[in-house]
Amino acid sequence: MNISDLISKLVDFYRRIPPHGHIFGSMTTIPDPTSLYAYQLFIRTNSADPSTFKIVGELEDILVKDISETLYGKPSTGKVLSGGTESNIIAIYSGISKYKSRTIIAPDTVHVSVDKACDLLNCKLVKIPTRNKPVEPSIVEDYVRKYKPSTLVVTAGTTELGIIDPIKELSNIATEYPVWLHVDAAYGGLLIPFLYRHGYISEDLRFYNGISSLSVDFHKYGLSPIPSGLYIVGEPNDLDYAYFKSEYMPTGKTFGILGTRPGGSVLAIWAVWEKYGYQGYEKIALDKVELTNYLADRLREIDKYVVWNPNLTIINIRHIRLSVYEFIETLAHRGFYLYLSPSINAARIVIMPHHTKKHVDEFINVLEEIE
Ligand code: 0PR
Repeated sequence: MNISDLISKLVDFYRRIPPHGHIFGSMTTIPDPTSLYAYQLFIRTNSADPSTFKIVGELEDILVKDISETLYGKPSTGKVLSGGTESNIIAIYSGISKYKSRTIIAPDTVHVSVDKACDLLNCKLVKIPTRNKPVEPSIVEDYVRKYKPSTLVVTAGTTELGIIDPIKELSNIATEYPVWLHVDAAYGGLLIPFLYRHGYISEDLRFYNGISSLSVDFHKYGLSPIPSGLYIVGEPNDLDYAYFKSEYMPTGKTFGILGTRPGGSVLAIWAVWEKYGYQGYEKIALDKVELTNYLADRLREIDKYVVWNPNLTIINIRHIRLSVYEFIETLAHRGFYLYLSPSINAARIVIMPHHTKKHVDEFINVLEEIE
């Protein structure tokens, strides 16, 4: 195929993707152009080889330390991984290696990647029923005593409802037992610290003693291209559990699941963090939570929807007449996209950084029209 035909084909394929302003259910967003530039410039680097691509490894260390200190109050060590799923797998694997038990405990609100991790690692996953509330710390302690798990996974901003588990109390419990506490802040990690400090929520997210690892995705609220996740550990030695021997590599080992890790992601996160920093992400978090609250208020004015109270930037709704599937399908026919929240049989709306009031108003007009 000649190059101009090829490009017009690509453009043709691209036109079949919905505009992001109409995607209200996915946690994807439009990457920041500077971040994209950084990603492209370093596209041929492998961050699994910090010997050949020394600057990539150096920046990875610097950015993890700086971000964890600024956002979570503790300068820590970590890696740039592909996102929340890989971080959950690595945390669980590390917990098993350190504490030698294949039982994992998690509230039933954890992301499906925890089930995936347990399937892959041949673990028994014991879920604590929560009725979609933050998990009760005393119940967690009972489960820890009873099941003696190696790993406890909790969430700061759950996928369906944006719930924050009581991280501080859970971390206190973790200091008392031989257990790896992993905090999955893939979605909430770039919202919670700001919203807490401005009084929107009562639960903060800090790297408390007792937390072994914490993950946050920069391809969600961080405006970095996919894949860009941070995996942070409280004790530098705790990274050792997820290094694998690889004799032909200059360092003799590689971290995590991938053999070739995109160095572009490290530079992309470095670039957005330099560009936005604390204040830039604070502004995004506050603007988007205000936009979420505006949308929730407008939705409550429309009789035909049951509207759940928003948490962080997530709202769930149900049409009073249509089934959730019919509702999501009807919206898709009109070019708007929501996801399912299976645990409450509702449709999930997530306001992401690219959404503006104009997108929200357009969306409300469509919702008003659906009979
Ligand atoms: N932990 C939590 C709390 C999450 O919400 C997610 C992703 C993950 C872990 C996994 O992260 P990665 O996808 O980076 O591995 N939650 C998104 C969601 O379920 C994933 C997603 C994103 C799904 C975009 C669909 C989509 O179009 O919405």
